[in-house]
Amino acid sequence: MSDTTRTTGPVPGAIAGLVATAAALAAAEALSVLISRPGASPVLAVGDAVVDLTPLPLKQFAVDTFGTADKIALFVVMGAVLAATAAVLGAVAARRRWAGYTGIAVFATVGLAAALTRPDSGALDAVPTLVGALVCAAVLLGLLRTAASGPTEQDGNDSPPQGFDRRRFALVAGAVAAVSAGVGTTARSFAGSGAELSRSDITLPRPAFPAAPVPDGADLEIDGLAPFLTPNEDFYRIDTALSVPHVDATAWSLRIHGLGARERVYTFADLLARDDLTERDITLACVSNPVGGDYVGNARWIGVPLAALLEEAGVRSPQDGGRADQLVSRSEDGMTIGTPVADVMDGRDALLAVGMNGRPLPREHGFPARMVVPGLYGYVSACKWIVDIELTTFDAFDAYWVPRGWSAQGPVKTQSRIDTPRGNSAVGAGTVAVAGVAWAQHTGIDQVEIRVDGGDWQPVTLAAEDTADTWRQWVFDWAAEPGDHELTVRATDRRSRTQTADPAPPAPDGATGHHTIEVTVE
Ligand SMILES: Nc1nc2c(c(=O)[nH]1)N[C@H]1C(S)=C(S)[C@@H](COP(=O)(O)O)O[C@H]1N2
Ligand SMILES: [Mo]
Repeated sequence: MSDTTRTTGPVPGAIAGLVATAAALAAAEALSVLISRPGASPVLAVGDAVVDLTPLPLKQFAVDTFGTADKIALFVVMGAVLAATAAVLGAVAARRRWAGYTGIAVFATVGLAAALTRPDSGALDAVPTLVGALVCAAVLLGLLRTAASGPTEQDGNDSPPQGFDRRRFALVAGAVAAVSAGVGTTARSFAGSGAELSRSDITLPRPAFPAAPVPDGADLEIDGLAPFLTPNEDFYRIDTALSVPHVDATAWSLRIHGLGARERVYTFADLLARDDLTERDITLACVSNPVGGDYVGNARWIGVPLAALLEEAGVRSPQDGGRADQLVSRSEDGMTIGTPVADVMDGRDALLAVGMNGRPLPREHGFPARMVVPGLYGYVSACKWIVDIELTTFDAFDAYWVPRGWSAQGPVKTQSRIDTPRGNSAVGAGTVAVAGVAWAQHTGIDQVEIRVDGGDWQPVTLAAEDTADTWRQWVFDWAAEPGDHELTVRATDRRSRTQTADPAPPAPDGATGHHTIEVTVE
C-alpha cells in the first residue's frame, strides 16, 4: 500500500505530530537516565543552551518577571513553542510526509548540538536525541497511516477522508501518549536516586570549631520579619541548572591545581575526616537581588576553611607574593566562578561547605560541597556542586558571568530591607512595628535609619549582632496616623558607608538605592 494515495486531514495530522513529539521526548528522557547521562536529555540540554545564550537584558527581564520561577517559565515557553511547531508540522506532514521528516531532522540537529556542547559531554550524549528522533519518525508515520486508513477512505484522491476510523486513531494516539507520559515521568523520578541515597547516608561530624550560639536578641521574632537563620527549604535558590545536578558523594572529588599550586585531590570522606571542620553563620546574597528583594539568606554552614586547603597545595596569597590572583571554581555542571585569592586567604571564614543548618547540603544548594565566602556576592564566590579549583589570574580567564555583562569583582553592597509591614498593605493606626534586615557581610552593620513621608532620618533599634558576616534585624516603633504613608530605610556599615539613594539596577555589580514602601493606615 502506498501512503501518497491516502491523505489525512490537518487535525489528525496535528494530533499525530503532538503525540510523536511526546513519545520522542519520553524515549530520550528514558535513554538519558538508562545511560546515566541525565544532562543529555534534549529538553535539558536545549534549555541549558538557551540559558547560556540568553542576553543579559532578557535574562534580567525573566528574573524580574518570574523571580525564582524563571526555570519553570523557560520550560513552559519551550514546551509551548515545541507543541505549536509539532502540531503545525504534523498537520503539514499529513499531506507531505517530507515536511515531518525535515522538521524532525531540524529539531534533532538542535538537540544534538546542545547535548554535544555541554561541559564534559561525550559521543554517548548523542544517543538520547538520536533515539528520540527515530521514535518520533516511527510514531508519526504510524499515526498518519492509521489516520489515512479508514473504512470510508475511498473518496477522492486529494480530499482528506472525512470518515476515517476516528475511534481507532484515538485509541492508538491515546495509548502512545499515555505510555509516553508514564515512561517520561518514571525516567525523571529515577534520575536522582543515586545522589539521594548517598546524601541520606551522611552524618556530619561535630565541627572542631563550632559557631557560638546565636546571641539572645539577634532574632526579634516579629511576625512577617525574615527569621535570623533561614531554614534550608526557604533559602533562595539561584543557579543556571535546569535540573539540579545529581552528584554521588561517594564518587565525588575536588581537585585543586594551577598557578603556584601543587595538585591536590580531596574526596568527600577526606573532608569529613579533617580536624579543622568549622561552623560559621554567613549571610549569602545574590547580585541579581533587586532593592527590597529576597535573594538573600542566612545559614549556619559547616565546612573546611578554604585557606587551609590552598595552603596545603602550597598556594600563597598575592599579598604574600603569590602569582595567582584569581581562584576559579568549576562545578559538576560546568559553571565557572572567579574569586579573588586575596579575599579567600585574608583570614575571613571562606568555607568549602558540606553542611547547611546542621544538615548535609541540600541538593539544590550544592550537594555534596560548595564554596561560601563572607562579603562576596554568590556569583563570584559560592560555587555549588564544586569539583575543581584552579589558581589563575583575572587577566588570563573570564568566569561564566563576566562575558555576559557582570563585573569580574563582586563585593557585597551594604543594603537594607523592610519586611513588615508589606508594601501596599493596610495597617491599623497606633504603634506599628516596622521591621526588617540589613546586611554588609564582613564589614558589619553600624546603623539603620527610617524615614517617614520624606521627613528626617530616624534611628531604629538594632537587634543583637551575631557576627559581622551575618545580616542584622532591626525594628522601629512607628506612631502610625491614618492616611497613606511612605516608609524608606537605609543602612550604614562599620566603614561608615551609608547606602546611596541613587538607584542602580543589579547589573553589572549589584543594585543600589533605598527600599521604599507605601502603606495605608486605617
Ligand atoms: N554551580 C553553580 N553554582 C552557583 C551558581 C550557579 O549557577 N551554578 N549560582 C551562583 C549564584 S549567582 C548565587 S547567588 C549562589 C546562590 O546559592 P543558593 O542557590 O544556594 O542560594 O550560588 C552561586 N553558585
Ligand atoms: Mo547570584
